[in-house]
Amino acid sequence: MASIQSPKQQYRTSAVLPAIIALVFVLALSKAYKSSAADPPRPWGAVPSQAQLAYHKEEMSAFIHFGMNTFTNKEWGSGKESPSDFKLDPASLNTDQWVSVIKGAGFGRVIFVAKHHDGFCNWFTALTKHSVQNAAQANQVDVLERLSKSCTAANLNMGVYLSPWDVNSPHYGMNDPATTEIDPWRYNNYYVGQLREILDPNIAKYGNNGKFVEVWMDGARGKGYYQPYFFDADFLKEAYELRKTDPKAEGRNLNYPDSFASLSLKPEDTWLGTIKKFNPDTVVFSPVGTELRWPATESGRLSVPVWSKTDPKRQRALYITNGESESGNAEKYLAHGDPEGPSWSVAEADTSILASGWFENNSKDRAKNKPVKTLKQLGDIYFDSVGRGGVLLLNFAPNVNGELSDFQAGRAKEFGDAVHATFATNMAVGSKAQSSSQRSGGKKFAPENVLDTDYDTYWMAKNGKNNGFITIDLGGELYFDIVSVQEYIPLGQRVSRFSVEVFSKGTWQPFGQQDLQQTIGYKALVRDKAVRASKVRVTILESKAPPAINEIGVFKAAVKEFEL
Ligand code: FUL
Repeated sequence: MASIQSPKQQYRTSAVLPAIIALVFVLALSKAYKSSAADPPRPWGAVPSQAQLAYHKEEMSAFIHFGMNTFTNKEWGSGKESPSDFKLDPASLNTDQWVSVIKGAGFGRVIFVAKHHDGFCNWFTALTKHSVQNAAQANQVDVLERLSKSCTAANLNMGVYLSPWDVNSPHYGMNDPATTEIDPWRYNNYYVGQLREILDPNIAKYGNNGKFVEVWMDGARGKGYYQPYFFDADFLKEAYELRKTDPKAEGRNLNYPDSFASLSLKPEDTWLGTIKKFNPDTVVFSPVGTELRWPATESGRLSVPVWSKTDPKRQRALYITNGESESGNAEKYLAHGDPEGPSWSVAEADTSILASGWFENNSKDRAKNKPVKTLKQLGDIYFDSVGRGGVLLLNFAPNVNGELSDFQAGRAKEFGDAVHATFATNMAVGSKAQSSSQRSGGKKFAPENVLDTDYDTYWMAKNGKNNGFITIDLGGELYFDIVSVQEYIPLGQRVSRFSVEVFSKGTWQPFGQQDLQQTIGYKALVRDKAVRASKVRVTILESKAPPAINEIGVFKAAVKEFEL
């Protein structure tokens, strides 16, 4: 039966040969014109994954620091606290308020500190007694579950911060480097177990609809604590080798078991393997070259240039040899990224809405809760994080009543409204645009594409041209103080120097601080004193490959605090 062909199948077979001949012909022809500019442009270097691109587009995410430290008025706990110190009234815990403040202000996800360095767990865990489950009976509440329910109801994405450094766990490394006995597996099994309890979708108790989009593995650890981290098998081997051969390597006093030289770990024994097993799309913040990196500052302000790429091997080696107390090369590498880096790496600029610290004080009286950053400070942070090609991660800190103070809620709204109002209308949309050159392919690569609000259309310079300009005729004078420029990063990050000018009072004038106009990446926001101008020119001075620009915007700051 199977060998008998139906007439339809015979027809198909007879049509196959001419089709193959035609294909060969087309291929030969296209080979002859191999360098033809009509080929679809190829990416240059590393490109973002779907999840990384989605995060760039989200632009802002929120942290929540809440836990034992909130009740003890500390930033770093000792791990010696008692669960009975956690005196939260479950009736006043208002995770709906956290979510409504955060979502209302335009943040795309909330990353909750499930466990800080003190080891106290904000969820009901079977793995330790040091958790909310062992607070006094009247205070027992699974905070992570409550927040997950609020996020699911409002459809706000969730991430989780699970501190690798854990000063409470008896399994964690050793405090005394002179001690040579250590079983590195115990803590790692504990940490993997915690990841499972939180991320396993079969439990589906935590996350937005049972899912987390991000895992945050902080790199901090106090001096004198030694514990190898099982990020993945390669990392461990590299750490073992480096620490054996480099006398300066952090943790050199640690007696790494020789078995590390030939470790063969299953992915599910490792932290990254466990995370990816439960959700391959989760992006990970870590010191070892995963999707998101710490840009070596907690100010929330990135310093130019910012390349959204790194070489994970180099990043890991710097971490192993320098630890978190990075200085010099390691710090620079994290801050600026690497134009030639083979992996996309989003610079996640974290800072707190509190004027200082990550945790709220322990006053029940809201009026006595901590002061917050000014709107002007938050504006500068936004322009120097999102506006320098990174994402902003802004921390909120609920108080001992389990609610955000009026200071935090109010400032978040002011800030969110100001961002929204400022960028609601791109005044350049629909204007005329001209370019110095254009890749052949007609409308597909035309300069007007930067003004059509479609993320996936872009202008591209002629093949072989690693520079060029776009001039936008605004069709009359407009009053503005912000120009935004976006590179089409699905084709890679290319531009290393650009310049913005405006045509005002009959001449071309520089706009914005020229020495800051280096990388563009996902987005560059250029600010200056407000001008009346009829044209804007964006010149790409240096680029690693022909520039691809998908959006240019002209805006007026909606509040004076966002003005220069
Ligand atoms: C740091 C921690 O030590 C701080 O307490 C805070 O959690 C911050 C986001 O990361 O490394």
